[in-house]
Amino acid sequence: MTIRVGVIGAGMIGQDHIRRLTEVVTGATVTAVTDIDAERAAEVAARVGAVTLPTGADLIASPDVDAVLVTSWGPTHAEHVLGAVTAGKPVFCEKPLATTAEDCLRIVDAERAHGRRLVQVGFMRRFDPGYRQMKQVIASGSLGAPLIVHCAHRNPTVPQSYTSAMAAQDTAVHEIDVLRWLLDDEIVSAQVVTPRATSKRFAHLKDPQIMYFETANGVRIDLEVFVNCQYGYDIQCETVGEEGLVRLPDPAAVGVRTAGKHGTAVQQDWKARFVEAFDTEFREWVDTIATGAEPIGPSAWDGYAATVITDAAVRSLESDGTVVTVDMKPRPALYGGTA
Ligand code: NAD
Ligand code: ISE
Repeated sequence: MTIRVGVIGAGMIGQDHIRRLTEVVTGATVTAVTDIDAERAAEVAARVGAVTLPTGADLIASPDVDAVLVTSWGPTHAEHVLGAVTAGKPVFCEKPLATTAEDCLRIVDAERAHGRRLVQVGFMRRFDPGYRQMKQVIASGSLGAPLIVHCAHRNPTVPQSYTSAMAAQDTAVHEIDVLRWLLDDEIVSAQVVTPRATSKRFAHLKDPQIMYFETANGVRIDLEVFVNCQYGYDIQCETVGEEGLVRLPDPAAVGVRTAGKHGTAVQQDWKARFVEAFDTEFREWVDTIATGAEPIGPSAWDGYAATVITDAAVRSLESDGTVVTVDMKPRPALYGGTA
């Protein structure tokens, strides 16, 4: 069965996912595109022989759309995801699921009322081969219990529109999701402190930031978010256990020796760094929903948890580094909890 996907938001990542669904993944075709920029929607739709529809609501209602991909701006996600859940259609939503915890809970409640999972959130790191290997090692117990995680998330530069709160909401949110999954544990508090700021930033921005998280099992996580590091896109993660440690591998790259130096290139953006993760994420999503099964990737609950934790981090940043307790609702049975 070929899954007919409708795409809401034909911007940068929307276009990349349309290419992926069309050229990389088998079993899917893009049949409809909508964007508030109608010209852009028409241009992108024409590339893949899809129709353009005026609004997200029209696209969700279309009989030629089996599943919905939401790649519009974050504040519009909740409306489209709720629309798809109400229509009973599987929906893949790029992060964030919604920009407020209240909207995430509305989606969770709608999905619970529907009775089965329809939503998958685009936290692609869970599909990265390096993180998957790390998870296997931790789950095998060979390191003993995990105790500490050291992470860094570095971008070469960010545009002027990037705000200090986005360090948590837009950037650290990936570590927040992947570490909950990696450790199979919940984050219970957040603290954000700011070292000396880099001169290579827009004046309004606090960069770098150091974030500390504690989990329910007492694991301590430190995360450097540095979004104007200049030299490249660099993701580091090391988990220290009672009997050893496991470290995320750097992407494979040839070693070059020349002019008296030996080096390997550092990647420059998240698109290239996580290309394999994005491809696997969509392959598995399409394969799963094609069988009529519930999606197995990050759930609406994971989207809610990530938003509650990033809110706590932003509150800490805005209160000069106070430790903020994460106030999360009990996990419903649909997502493996008891509520
Ligand atoms: P973008 O601005 O390039 O594209 C967004 C598009 O959505 C624009 O074309 C805009 O006109 C359209 N749009 C906005 N509101 C709409 C609406 N109500 N209906 C239809 N179209 C609408 O942004 P982007 O960089 O592609 O990011 C899109 C989403 O993807 C964001 O939520 C972002 O956080 C997420 N993202 C995820 C990753 C990742 O690593 N997983 C990376 C980048 C972006
Ligand atoms: C961007 O939105 C992403 O999601 C990238 O994965 C992340 O590295 C970057 O910091 C964000 O701005």
